[in-house]
Amino acid sequence: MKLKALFLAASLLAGSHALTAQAADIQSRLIRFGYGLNQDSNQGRAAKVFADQVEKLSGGKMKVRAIGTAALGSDIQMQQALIGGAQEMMVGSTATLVGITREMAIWDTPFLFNSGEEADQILDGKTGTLIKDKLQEKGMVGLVYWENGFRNLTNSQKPVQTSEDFQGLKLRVMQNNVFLETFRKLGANAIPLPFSELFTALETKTVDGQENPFNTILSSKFYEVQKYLSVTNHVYSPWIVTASKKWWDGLSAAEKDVLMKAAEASRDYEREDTRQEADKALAALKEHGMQVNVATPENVDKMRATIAPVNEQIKKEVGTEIWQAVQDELAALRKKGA
Ligand code: TK8
Repeated sequence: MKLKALFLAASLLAGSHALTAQAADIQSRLIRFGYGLNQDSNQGRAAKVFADQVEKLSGGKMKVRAIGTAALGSDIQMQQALIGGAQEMMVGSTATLVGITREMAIWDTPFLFNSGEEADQILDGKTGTLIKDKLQEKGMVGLVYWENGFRNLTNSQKPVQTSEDFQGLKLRVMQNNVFLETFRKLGANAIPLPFSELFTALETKTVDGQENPFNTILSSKFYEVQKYLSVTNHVYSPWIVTASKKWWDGLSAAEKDVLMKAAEASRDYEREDTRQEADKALAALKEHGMQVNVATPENVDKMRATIAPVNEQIKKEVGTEIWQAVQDELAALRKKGA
């Protein structure tokens, strides 16, 4: 009793005692966190980790309602809701953010990263942070990058072995000019569609194919409507966790801290979970009857050459400075690793 009183007196004396101040600074809040994939996906699992962490770190005061399968809208619709302040948080592809923050297009560069670990370093590094922070000028706050993963091609028509096989293939791409141009250059009939419309578009043969990481092909059950899988790893795709700036600006420092810490914990979990699942997903897709071919190094080189002009387009979009900064960071990283 005596000891407790002493502590109390000491903390009162300390004036702005951190703990007392923090507890008072955390209010009861309900946070809607939207995402596009289903609950049983790497995205869904990590959204749950984020929700649990926020609840734990806020002593149960802040509650996250994680809402999947694009029930709150497609990536682009949710971004608008965040900017307008009608929704608090979301996670989605950086590729769908290019219309808002053009520098995000750097992550769409084909064959930019050689591994997920390399992507982590660059995304969490200087230029990755700079680009993430640019969202603030546009009404969004970027918290952390998650891994979507290396993208691979599926379709219902034929095995795609060489770049000639893309000819005439109706291919859904993300709503993003770099992806549109990349697949046009390869000869495909590229059609931009939100992810939320993709399964139906494949099922009704509005499109023949699409490209996404193994995890998504599996969790979204694309194997039910796609026969052929070509392992191309043509681009590494990040997801990014974002908040509405309008809403974020009204939070206390303690609340922002809770969200940031929870976001970091979800990121670490998500990357590990995604990589573990990706290793098994390919085998699972084969078990589901998909016919898999792996692009040969020669064909990957051909593909690279065909889509090389897209890099110029990206450079223009993001500016030479950002383009070069990422190239330099990558070179330094590879030198260290070699
Ligand atoms: C989910 C999307 C998805 C992306 C796509 O909302 O659209 O193909 O890979 O993960 O962001």
